[in-house]
Amino acid sequence: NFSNEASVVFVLGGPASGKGTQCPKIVEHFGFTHLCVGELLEEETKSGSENGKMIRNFKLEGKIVPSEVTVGILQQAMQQSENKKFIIDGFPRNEENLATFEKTVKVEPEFVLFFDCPEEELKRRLLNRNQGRADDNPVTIEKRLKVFKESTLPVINYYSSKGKINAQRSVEQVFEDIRNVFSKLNP
Ligand code: UP5
Repeated sequence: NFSNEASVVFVLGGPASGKGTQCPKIVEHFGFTHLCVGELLEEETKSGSENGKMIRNFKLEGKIVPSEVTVGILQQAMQQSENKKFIIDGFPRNEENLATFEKTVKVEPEFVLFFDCPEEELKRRLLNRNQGRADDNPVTIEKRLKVFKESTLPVINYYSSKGKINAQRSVEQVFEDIRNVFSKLNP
């Protein structure tokens, strides 16, 4: 039974807090499969489906895509994976995301890895990234930061602070903290 076998860690933090930078290191050292939900949604926009068009608009507005759509895509990716250990990056972004995941996938997360980073640093990184992301423009950036504070932080606060990391330091220092957290997990 999938729900009994799967092990899940949610990776959360503001936009540009370093989730996508650190997740490949967790994969390399601790054998998890990285599911970046923002990227899974991006792949759907390339399919040309009706959902794809809707997702593109939500992303441009910095809004959270409806939970049934996101959880459907996420569940499919989990079921298609040979591995049963997942780091789920950028999800759940609000209470409804979390409730839909619990109801549908029926897996309790081991813990939440939270990249704690001041807003000024997030803005600086977002404006410097320059990788051609449609949502990295000043207007959408403000919206993404607002949605993070209003909808995602309450979900993060709902969990214990076991996996809270100071994400304002160097990439190497941040990974040292992450390594400490994951080393304490049961194999
Ligand atoms: N950088 C990284 N670490 C650094 C460090 N320690 N010191 C200095 N610089 C550092 O990093 C961002 C930038 O900072 C890079 O230039 C990096 O070099 C530098 P990155 O690792 O890319 O940060 P990350 O947290 O992954 O940033 P990202 O912008 O991808 O986070 P978001 O949460 O905004 O993006 P996501 O793809 O998750 O979501 C995008 C949109 O999809 C959302 O706005 C929403 O519309 C939609 N979405 C949903 O609706 N539902 C979901 O469940 C998920 C997404």
